[in-house]
Amino acid sequence: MKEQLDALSAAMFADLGTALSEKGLQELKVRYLGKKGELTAVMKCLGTLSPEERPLAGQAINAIKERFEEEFASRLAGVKEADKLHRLASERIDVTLPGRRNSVGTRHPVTLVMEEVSEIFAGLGFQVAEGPEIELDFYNFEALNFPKDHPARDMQDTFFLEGERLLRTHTSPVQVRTMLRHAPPVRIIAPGTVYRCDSDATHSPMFHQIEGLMVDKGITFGDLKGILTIFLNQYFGKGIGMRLRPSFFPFTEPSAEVDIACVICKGAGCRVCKNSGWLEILGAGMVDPEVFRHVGYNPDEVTGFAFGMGIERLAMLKYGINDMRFLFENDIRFLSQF
Ligand code: 2NL
Repeated sequence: MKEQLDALSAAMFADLGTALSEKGLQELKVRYLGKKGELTAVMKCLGTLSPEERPLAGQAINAIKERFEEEFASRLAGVKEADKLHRLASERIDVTLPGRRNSVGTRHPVTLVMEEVSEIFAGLGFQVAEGPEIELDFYNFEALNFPKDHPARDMQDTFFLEGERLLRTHTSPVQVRTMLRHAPPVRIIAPGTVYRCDSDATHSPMFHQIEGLMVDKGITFGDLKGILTIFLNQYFGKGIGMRLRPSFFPFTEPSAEVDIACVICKGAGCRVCKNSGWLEILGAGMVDPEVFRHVGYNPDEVTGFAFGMGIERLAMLKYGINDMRFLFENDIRFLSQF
């Protein structure tokens, strides 16, 4: 039995010395000291020894067992420490590396122009008014003095919805609603999205407008010209050339179209202005008395002017965009330039 124990103990401590992982160590413990372990098996044979031999053998086995437990504990601690160091090394992060940048969004050029124009008119005492994009015939056409057979009321030009509803074709209904709710004086601008049944290289079925309205006792065409002159000089820069041409709208009388000197060629003539030296930029006029009657204002007491312009056109001229489709494609390479 002595030789058997010596051989077993030599194997046990040799194995302990080579086990490299916690798992390997635990397996060794089971293999030697477990219920069916090799040292346990020797212990079970003690009964076959003589009463004289038994205590000596028992002590020898216990001594091996104790030494094994001690060495096992110290090896386990060593392996755990090595594991920890390895993990710390592999999980190390360099906190001095630059972080991932958050990309910051930009406002759409149409929004930028809408805000800039609103701010200029706010400086002239105009308040911003808003209204629904789904409208009724009365607010969009009837109150604005459109004859029943006007081509703008045609299926070809207006998106009609179920019932009496339609998508507003201009922001004028906002001003009609404002006049119905508020007595004069009124000084508002109405920026917003409008819709027309029109889609080709130069027309989008959805676009943006800003309209203005000023009503009070004694408002004249001179006031209209003065306000528009101040606006155009602020938006396009001091000294921009400007001219008014007679025109016609159902809701204004007299009516005018307003041109600015071409921002590209300064009036010399180029492709953008079709060699005329002028760019049409807005429509305007004195509010037709018929519109005042529809909203309950007395045309013998008050007068007013109104005007309207397309935001996309203002944006294209300001930022030198040569194709309106850039404004609707939402290509991030285009949008991030603003
Ligand atoms: C254009 C022309 C215009 C108006 C809009 C208006 C509104 C009311 C009464 C009278 Cl409530 N007029 N708006 C007046 C003249 C012209 O727009 O070319 N827009 C792009």
